[in-house]
Amino acid sequence: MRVSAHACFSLVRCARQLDPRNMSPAVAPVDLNARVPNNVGLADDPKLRRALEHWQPKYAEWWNDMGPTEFQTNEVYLRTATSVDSNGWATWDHVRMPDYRWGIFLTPTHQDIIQVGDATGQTVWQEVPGEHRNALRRIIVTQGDTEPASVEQQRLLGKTAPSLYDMRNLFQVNVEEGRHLWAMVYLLHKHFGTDGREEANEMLERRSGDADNPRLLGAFNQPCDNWLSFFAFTMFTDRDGKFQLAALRESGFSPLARSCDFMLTEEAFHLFVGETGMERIILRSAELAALDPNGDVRAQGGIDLDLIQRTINYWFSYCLDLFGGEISSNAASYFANGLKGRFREAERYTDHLALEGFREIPVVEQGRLSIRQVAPRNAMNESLRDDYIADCQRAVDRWNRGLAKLGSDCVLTLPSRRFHRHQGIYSGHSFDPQGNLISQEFFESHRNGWLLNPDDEVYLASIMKPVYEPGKFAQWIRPPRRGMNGQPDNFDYVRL
Ligand code: BYC
Ligand code: FE
Ligand code: FE
Repeated sequence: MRVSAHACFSLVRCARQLDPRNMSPAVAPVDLNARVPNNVGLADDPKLRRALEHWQPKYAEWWNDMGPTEFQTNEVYLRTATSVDSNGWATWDHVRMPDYRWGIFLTPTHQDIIQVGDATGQTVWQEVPGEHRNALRRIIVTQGDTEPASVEQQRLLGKTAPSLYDMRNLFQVNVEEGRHLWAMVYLLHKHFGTDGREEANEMLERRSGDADNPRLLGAFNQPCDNWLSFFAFTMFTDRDGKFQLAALRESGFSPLARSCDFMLTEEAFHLFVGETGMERIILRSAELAALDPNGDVRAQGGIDLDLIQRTINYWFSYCLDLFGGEISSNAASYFANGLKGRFREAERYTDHLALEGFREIPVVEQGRLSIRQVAPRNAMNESLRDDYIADCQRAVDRWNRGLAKLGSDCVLTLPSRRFHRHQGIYSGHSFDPQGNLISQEFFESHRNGWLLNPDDEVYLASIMKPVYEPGKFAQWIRPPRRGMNGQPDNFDYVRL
């Protein structure tokens, strides 16, 4: 959608026209200078301000339509980033979500010299180099698209929150994903002209799971409508965010690198929600099994570890897809051109050219797995996937240590990277969770034992009943070790 130059009606009328319900605070027009905390000089940049003034009412309308249902007028105890320094990046207050101050921040200091690919040693770019314009736009749009997608996927979860603590965390994640969208939209408006404005609008038009206009990446079109999936999503999908943002913070395009660097501070909280949320359910499950005379977790209203394992298999495999093909010329050229690095490229690697040696990748040839040697630049997606898998495994090991401490002999695992894939060289083949090549028939006959199945969905829906009393938690999840920002157990995280 193109914003015509003469579309000069005021912000107030624009917002009204877009949404007749604008009496709700959700679509109140804002004075961008006052409302958008930033360190990008918005006050002195009329061109950028005009672009954002056109986009902001559409964002407000999108938030109203596709953001969290029902709780828009309730006050939520939220952390807002109001500046990049240590006392401003986490300002806590009870605010209504539509009044959240979505800001635009770049980490002020970052590397000056590119340390990726053929551009290694050059000064970082403050403007988009013409020859990399399309690739950078594509990367920024792909990154940006995931942010509103996740909010859409999670929009109904407030209605079944297992506690006010968890509900607050959900909404915190949602508003921060909204800010991540602002971060990418800023780059599009500031650096990509008319194309950028169109892309920014389209980001508010695609919808998660929509048959005609879906989100760009697979995992962001999967339903996430119960809290076990929410915790698995923030554990596994937001962790893809961590690794992609880390790869982009190595970018030679400095505004992108510095945007992603700041986003990583918020991402850490999303990962905390996912990892500890899963852990609280897993340990609760072991406690309930010990309590029941037959070891039957469901009889005690809990979530059995088999179901949790199927959830891990489901979300982890969709998230492996988010790293793209194992052998990718896109990834090779992003690296060669200094647009995207490896995880902690600057600190962990001394050879930033990656022209030597090869990476061994098992491929399916003539009905069996055999090893192919791949040039390291073409295996960049696989390299990032390795670091991602190791980070996931660290969390799973921690959960298993917790289970062992409770006397459970159950061990949770990550499935093989070949299992249940929809992108890359393993898609189109069937593998069991151990990574053995199997027939499609065998896969289908075991699918319900390996992946979330319709009965699981029914059971989960049956126990997802809201618990809105301060300090109380649903039966199937442990309380957290401590409150958020040092608050007491019975704190009113959300004022209902
Ligand atoms: N689904 O060369 P290939 C986050 C497409 S999450 C659908 O193998 P490439 C967050 C690909 O686009 C982080 N399509 O892959 C988390 C290409 O299409 P075209 C998001 C897929 O390009 C939680 C074709 O397949 N950030 O922040 O090397 C909550 C062949 O591509 C998928 C980024 O992704 C898929 N899963 O790598 C909120 C960073 N995978 O060109 C937020 C930016 C691949 O043939 N993105 N395709 O039409 C990238 O760097 C790369 O685009 C990818 C793919 C890593 C995603
Ligand atoms: Fe994000
Ligand atoms: Fe996130």
